[in-house]
Amino acid sequence: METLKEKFAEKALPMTKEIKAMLKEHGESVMGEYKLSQMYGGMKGIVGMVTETSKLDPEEGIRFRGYSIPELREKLPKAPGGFEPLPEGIFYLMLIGELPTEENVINVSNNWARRAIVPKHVFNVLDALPKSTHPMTQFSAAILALGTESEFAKAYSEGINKKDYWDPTYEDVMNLIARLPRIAAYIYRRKYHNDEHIEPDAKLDWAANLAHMLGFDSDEFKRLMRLYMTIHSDHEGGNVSAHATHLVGSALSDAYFSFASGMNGLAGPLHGLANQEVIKWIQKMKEELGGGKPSKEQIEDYVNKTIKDGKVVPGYGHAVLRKTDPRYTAQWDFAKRYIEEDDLIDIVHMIYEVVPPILESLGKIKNPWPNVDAHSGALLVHYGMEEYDFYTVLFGVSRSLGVLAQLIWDRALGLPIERPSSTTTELIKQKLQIA
Ligand code: CMX
Repeated sequence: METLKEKFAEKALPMTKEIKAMLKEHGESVMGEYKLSQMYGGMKGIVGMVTETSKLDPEEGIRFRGYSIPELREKLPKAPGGFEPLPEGIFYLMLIGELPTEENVINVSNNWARRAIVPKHVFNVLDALPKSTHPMTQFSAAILALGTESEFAKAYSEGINKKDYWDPTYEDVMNLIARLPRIAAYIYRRKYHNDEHIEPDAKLDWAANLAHMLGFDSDEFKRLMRLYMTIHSDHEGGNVSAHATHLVGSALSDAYFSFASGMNGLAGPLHGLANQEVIKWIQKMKEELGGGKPSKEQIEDYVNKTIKDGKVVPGYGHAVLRKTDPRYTAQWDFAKRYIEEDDLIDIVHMIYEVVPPILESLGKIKNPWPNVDAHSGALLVHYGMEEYDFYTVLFGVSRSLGVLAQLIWDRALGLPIERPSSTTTELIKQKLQIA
């Protein structure tokens, strides 16, 4: 058994017993209560599931196994000469629960490089789609097409003991994560670069190889991809992509079905698609104002017009966070470190000054501050990636790290099928004795 898998088994399997004992002793403990407004309000604030990989604090932002983003940017191993963590490290941390050593990270990198070959039929599936197909539709279709390789589905049909479900799930997860950069790059090069594909370079780390296959070989873009892949990887369990992956996985659908579901959720404009919407919104604002850099007053007018037209200001607000997203701040730091001047990045920062007071003045928005998507597109445009429709695929490649690490945990802990109950408005009215 490979070292990482062995280490995971050592950590995770004894926890099953621990949790069983905890449930025996404390299973009837009341952990919270919920209100009618939460039932109609997307269940926000109801803690109804367990996710091991990360926890989101409304004020502080995300912590991965207890570590904040600034702490991880300092503590996780980096590529030689680089300042940004290698995403292999955050995967290790989420899966094992301990900070990795440099050697641990190199092992994960080599492991994924060994598993990275994408079967031909996946490219055939992509080639069969019209090039105009949205990259997220292509991404989801390719993930499902990869499902032919599922070790879990095979083992299940051969009658695997439920105690061992985590083992082929681990294999599926590692294979899937290893192959996603190639799939993402294939979609990008096919759609926007005339089908001129770039072969992987197995010597590069996972994120740098993604940059290379996309056609961006500068050191800076590779650094950006390492940061990007690290900070988008997880946001506890209740967000749409994580929850969809977990929910579908709870029916023992394999990692390919589960992750494709997560990606279908990420493709919504209130979730991951917001990263393309932000840049489209800024470009539209510039166009309407005749190009160039808008003034703060002009941005204010445009924000007010967006709201008046019944639309959301993309990149602002969050279902849990109540402060500026530290993922936004990490990208701002990156811009400060590497980018001297860029009009679009300046506009992103001007928007940051203008939008929160306007949203706050509406009196109904719980969080007027920017989220991760408010910044990411401007950095990509800076380095020449201007195909906005593709941005959510990059988010998706990164999101695999958290939601799939968790899927292995789901299997190891033997978490059951998820099946909350629902009710009807009629029954609620009866309960409240409303005529
Ligand atoms: N612009 C305008 N109105 C907004 C808004 C924004 N950025 N954010 C919230 N609102 C509105 C809501 O639409 C809602 O209006 P109604 O009561 O008229 O329906 C009201 O304010 C209250 O919403 P909320 O409780 O503060 O926010 P939710 O938890 O319902 O939604 C989110 C959270 C992220 C979907 C929302 O803030 C939004 O639509 N933001 C813009 C899209 C975006 O950036 N999404 C990316 C989130 C991060 C990610 O997942 O990638």
